[in-house]
Amino acid sequence: MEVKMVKNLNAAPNHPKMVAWVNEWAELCEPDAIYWCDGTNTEYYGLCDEMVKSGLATRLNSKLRPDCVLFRSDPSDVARVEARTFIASEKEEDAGPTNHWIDPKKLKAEMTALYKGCMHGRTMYVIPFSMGPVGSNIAKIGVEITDSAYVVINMHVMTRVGNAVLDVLGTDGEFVPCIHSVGKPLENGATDNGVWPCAPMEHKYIAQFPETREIWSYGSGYGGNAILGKKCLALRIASVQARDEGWMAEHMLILKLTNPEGKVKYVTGAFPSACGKTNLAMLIPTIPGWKVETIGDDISWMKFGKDGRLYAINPENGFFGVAPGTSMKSNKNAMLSCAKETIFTNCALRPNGDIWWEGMDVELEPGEKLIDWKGNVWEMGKTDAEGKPVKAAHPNARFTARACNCPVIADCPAIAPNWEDPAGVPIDAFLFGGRRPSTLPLVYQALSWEHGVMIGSSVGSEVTAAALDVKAGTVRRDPFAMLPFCGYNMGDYWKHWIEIGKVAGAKLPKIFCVNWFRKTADGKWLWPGFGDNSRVLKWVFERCDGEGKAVETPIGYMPTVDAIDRTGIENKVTEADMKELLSFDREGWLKELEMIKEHYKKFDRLPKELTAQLEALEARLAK
Ligand code: GTP
Ligand code: SPV
Ligand code: MN
Repeated sequence: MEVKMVKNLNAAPNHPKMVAWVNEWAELCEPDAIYWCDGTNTEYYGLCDEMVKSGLATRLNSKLRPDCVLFRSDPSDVARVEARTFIASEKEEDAGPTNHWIDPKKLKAEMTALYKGCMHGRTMYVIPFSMGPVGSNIAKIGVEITDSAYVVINMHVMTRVGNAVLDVLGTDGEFVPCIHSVGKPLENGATDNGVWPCAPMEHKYIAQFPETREIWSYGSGYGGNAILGKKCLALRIASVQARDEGWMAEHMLILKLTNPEGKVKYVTGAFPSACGKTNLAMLIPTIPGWKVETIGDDISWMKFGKDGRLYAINPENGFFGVAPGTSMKSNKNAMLSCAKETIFTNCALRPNGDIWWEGMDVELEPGEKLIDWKGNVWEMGKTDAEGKPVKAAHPNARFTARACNCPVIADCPAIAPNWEDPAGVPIDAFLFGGRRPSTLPLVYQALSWEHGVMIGSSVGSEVTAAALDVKAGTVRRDPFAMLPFCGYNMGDYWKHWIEIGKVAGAKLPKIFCVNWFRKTADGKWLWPGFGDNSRVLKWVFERCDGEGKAVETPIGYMPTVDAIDRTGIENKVTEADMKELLSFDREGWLKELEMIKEHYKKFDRLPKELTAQLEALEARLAK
């Protein structure tokens, strides 16, 4: 079939290789038209209008949520699908024990058959984008082909799209090719009729080809499955590039921490999905005089500067944040960021044309009837046939908000003015952590870099019933919060962390482990978390300067009970609570040690340095 139309030709590049690549895919996918994206607001709002007209999107009340749209996805397409995510390296062992692997030739044959004619009745959009400030030497360029206008508008917010990207590429610059289709061809003039298009689970593929640095995605339109700059490029492919080129691509927030004297430190944190990165990145301190500003909330790319320090950029341009639980109380800056120009997905719709979700802390009118994320009428207290409560918003409902809308106002500093510095910001500390109701203290510091790498490699997090394939209450090991995002063998990735520690002249960040999720025997949070996490950040700040009181324990340096500033929360967190939060639990740690040993057994490429660290921990625990 012949491609009928090329739209917005002005935005097409003078880059013969890219044009040839696009034409090749157009020949296979057979779209009705090719559209070259230019990243302008005209394009963004034009696509929003089209999707509102076709019934796929709902425009929100322009007085309450100016320039916002709401999408309801298919109930089968609401989150990343780890079971359908593949690292298609030439050799299976290079994908390693934690990734799903398929032979790249076999996978390409299977997927090519699916791509054949898959864009019938649709437009093929071509999106040149930059991950990171355009032109930064840490940034990377990708081009995504997609048949989803929803993906285009999300890429507008989450990455930098536009002509400046093409200027950097010139006539032969390198880019990461990313292919995406929702996998639902429209034959004989059919339309989606307002229904979210996607393919059945067994046809969904999120494939990364690490050697050729390609991304092929098919069948899902949601989040990290489809917005390919994010997890596919900025983590899975970038982690491979980082290994080869001596830098780091990590699932980490980045924050700027300023003490009352105006001294600044930069901290990153790797916590598994839905374990508090966005919240920590946007934290409002409860200790007077301290300031936290956001650099990024999900991904950090770091390279060594000439001074031997690691400099980090946030490769993203927006926030794809978890909506439920976000409120003016828990995360004011996130709420303000999505006050306008935001894409909402799988949130509930109020009759006044505003959105709503569980934990938003906004009271509904008595008897108010909402439209839930499935498009059904919903009322507070609604239950299903079995009497179980029905949620108005999906637990993984998200907002896609522009970083530039994160406020910079006096009482509530949010995004740091230098968040887009192309040189990046020098990192002082790395935090690792997950949800651990017991054993792991509120905070402790690694004894050395290699000890810190062991801590990162054994990060565990308690799994909720909602998680895939894992029993609730069990601890799932999520090394460096990268389990679903590492593009190569996890053992080699740990080795890369060890190697980073050996770079000549490197001035490495200090490594800490934090746990906001300790519980009391009756299941309550022992630590208030959120804004009060600034008290832990203060100790981290002090430790980076060689200050801050600490005792050496077998697991690392732990703050003394009075080392964490409790001013103003002495009643909420008593000295007894503090003692429990900062106790070294030998019994618990002996069990933890056994669990780490079991975990390490899965890795045939376990670096010898980590074996040595584990033995050293065992010896310290036995003393
Ligand atoms: P992804 O976007 O999936 O990578 O998630 P994330 O790591 O950015 O997690 P997010 O900040 O969105 O938080 C997820 C959940 O953890 C929310 O329900 C928060 O309310 C909760 N949470 C975040 N910080 C804290 C904390 O300090 N204490 C407690 N108890 N809960 C927290
Ligand atoms: C995560 O799951 O860690 C996310 C959401 O940040 S997604 O972009 O869908 O991966
Ligand atoms: Mn994430």
